[in-house]
Amino acid sequence: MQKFMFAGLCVVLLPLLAVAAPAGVVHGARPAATAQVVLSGLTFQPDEITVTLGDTVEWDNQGGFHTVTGDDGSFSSGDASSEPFKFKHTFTQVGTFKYHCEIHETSGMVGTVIVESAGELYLPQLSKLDGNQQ
Ligand SMILES: [Cu+2]
Repeated sequence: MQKFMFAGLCVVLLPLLAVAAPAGVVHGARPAATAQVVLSGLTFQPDEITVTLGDTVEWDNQGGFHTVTGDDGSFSSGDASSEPFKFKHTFTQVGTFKYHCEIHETSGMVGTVIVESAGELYLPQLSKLDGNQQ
């Protein structure tokens, strides 16, 4: 019952949020996308990608002994594994995010994700929606 009411509340509130937002600030006009990076040999391919704020990057390790680790520690696939794995991270800040494989960084296994704003569109702060900062 509570879940049903919450869902109902969302249905009512989300359009209100869109309407209440100042001009040019519209959430949901552009669906978030997922970009793919494949770990191949000792490289990330592509080793530099540009995404839009709110997009997700999915790294696909098809079997090397690798990690996907943000240089600033903001994301990590965890301990190195030779098992195939997929690791996703959603980028909620604009900027340039360098990352590396902990095992092969010195062999040049590094990559960059450039996160650009969506122009006049932007995502509302997720923290305000999920109540983390109240
Ligand atoms: Cu590696």
